[in-house]
Amino acid sequence: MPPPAAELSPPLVLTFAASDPTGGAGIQADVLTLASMGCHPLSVITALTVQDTAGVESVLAIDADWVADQARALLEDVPVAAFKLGMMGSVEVIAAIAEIVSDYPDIPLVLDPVLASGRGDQLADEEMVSAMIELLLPQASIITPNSLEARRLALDEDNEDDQPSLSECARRLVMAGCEYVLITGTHEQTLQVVNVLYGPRGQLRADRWDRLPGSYHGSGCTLASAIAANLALGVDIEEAVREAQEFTWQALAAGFRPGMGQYIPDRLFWARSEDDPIGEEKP
Ligand code: PXL
Repeated sequence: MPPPAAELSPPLVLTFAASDPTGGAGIQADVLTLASMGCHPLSVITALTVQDTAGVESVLAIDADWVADQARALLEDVPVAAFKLGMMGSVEVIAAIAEIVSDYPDIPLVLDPVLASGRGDQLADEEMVSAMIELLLPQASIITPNSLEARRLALDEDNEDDQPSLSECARRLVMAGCEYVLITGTHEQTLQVVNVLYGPRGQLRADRWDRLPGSYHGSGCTLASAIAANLALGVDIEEAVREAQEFTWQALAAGFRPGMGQYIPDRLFWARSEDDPIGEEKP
């Protein structure tokens, strides 16, 4: 007799994110990463974007009720092993997602606080930043800001002289309620990229990576999804974070530039063979 369907199912990861038609970032990046890492992606679209590899032209947030309905339909049907949250598009959508995930406190939640694209397009306003801090940070197993996002999330707006170090930002974010904080160092003036994982008792690990040439679209989405995949597969947090960085670095190193703008990570780098590299004309 064939085993029941659930036994055949790979871990299911539910990503809430916005569509990026280029396939570089957003929900498309998440789906590629989760599938490449052996999970099955469930996807709830929070917003649509118009963009090419050079920049975001416009954003349309999906009605919050529609976001909630997409998620509830899935959650009532299938067992979710991890949540991953990316760009959410509006305060109403943030509130709807916060309410839904609060019904599942045992499911690991990876929050990628998308505030701007790598090219500087603003993807969240001040109201959304506050909603993320108040409603989602306390529910996050781990958040994965880059250093610019970490400063924006942690800065004390009432203190003009506030210039927190990255470890102080991490401390404040843990105080605000998330369990772990991974701050990525791509935007810092260091020879190598240094990504630091912090927990309730401060720094847990720092991983250093050779800085790759070029500008990549969707590296943060890839990293956060890879962490979610590892948590869904039962890997412990430190190893999940280390392996996810390795996966992301490999995907970036294998990246390609299909248009006039940024490089796109290749999340299927491991599936290419020497005889069939991308970029070569297919018959
Ligand atoms: O890389 C962050 C990001 C996330 N989600 C969507 C995006 C971007 C950056 O452009 O477009 C949909």
